[in-house]
Amino acid sequence: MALTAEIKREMYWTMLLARRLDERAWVLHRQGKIAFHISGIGHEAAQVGAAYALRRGEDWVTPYYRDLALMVALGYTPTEFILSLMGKAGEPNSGARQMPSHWSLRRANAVSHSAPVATQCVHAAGIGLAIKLRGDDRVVFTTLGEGSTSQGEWYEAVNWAAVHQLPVIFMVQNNQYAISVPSAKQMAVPSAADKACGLGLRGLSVDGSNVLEVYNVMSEAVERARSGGGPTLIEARVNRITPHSSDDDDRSYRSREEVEEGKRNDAILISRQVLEKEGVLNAKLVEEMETKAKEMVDAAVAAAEAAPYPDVSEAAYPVYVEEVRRG
Ligand SMILES: Cc1ncc(C[n+]2csc(CCOP(=O)(O)OP(=O)(O)O)c2C)c(N)n1
Ligand SMILES: [Mg+2]
Repeated sequence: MALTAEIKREMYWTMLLARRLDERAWVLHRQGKIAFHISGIGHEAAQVGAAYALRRGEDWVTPYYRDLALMVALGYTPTEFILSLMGKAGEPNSGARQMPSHWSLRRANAVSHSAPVATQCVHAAGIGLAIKLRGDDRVVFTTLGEGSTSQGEWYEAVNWAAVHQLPVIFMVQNNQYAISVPSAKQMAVPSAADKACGLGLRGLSVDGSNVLEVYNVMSEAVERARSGGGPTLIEARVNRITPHSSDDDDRSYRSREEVEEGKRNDAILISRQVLEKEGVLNAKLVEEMETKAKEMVDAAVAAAEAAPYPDVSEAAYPVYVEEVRRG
């Protein structure tokens, strides 16, 4: 599908809103208002470019913790995000049981992942098999980091999807680090996409800071999956310009020069340049978006701060039920 100017602007808006929400999460953490944050800063173009190639709300998504911008593109609201950070009632991931950023959104067919990295890929392969057995034309989109491609679960999931030609798109967001471990210590190939040839599926690498490039590559992969052509492995090269999480200090393993270099290739910056060059974005529009994003983030924080915690009587639900119905 050719993207209209309006949709391209909306893509930028989605990235920007996710960025401003993410930045506020760091502030809330430093204010002692939340316990933990794991950031998607620098990953937004990869996630939004991919989301817009999906039939959102119909296709299935098994995301990972950096996917705030993907979730916003799927309709996750700012208030839902801040509620989830604060563990307040009404947060959609797990009813305030899981760690923050373990996304789930029933209305968007986004399925929660487990804490062990790459297990969401196995879920995606399973959903892909169900789609094939049912014979509908949905696809599954799953994401992970490059470090997680060292996991056995990842190989099992990709292999299964390739053997059975399942409609799954695996997107590796390669930010060069798995916490403090550089990718050269995780894999002997320069790109996670190189792993595809040994598993029998198409693999390609894309500039994950360029939202339109990601959209194009992802659209092709979605088309292939939807028409029975099987899975694709996409590596989106991104820059993690924050520490791994709010509990990490990256100064112990990473030079400041490297971080500054990452900022020069930041997703918001690069995608803005691309869209300005296309004539669909300008400084005035961006300023309007900034004002609107700030208002929305402020309102979300106020709403979440005013919201109650879940009632204690719900603590065990849905792990335990009080009454077992028989017959
Ligand atoms: C099986 C497993 N091992 C270790 C961890 C701890 N852990 C959480 S995130 C992470 C780093 C993953 O790196 P990568 O896949 O590159 O994703 P990124 O965080 O860089 O986006 C690790 C090691 C875990 N959650 N699961
Ligand atoms: Mg990584």
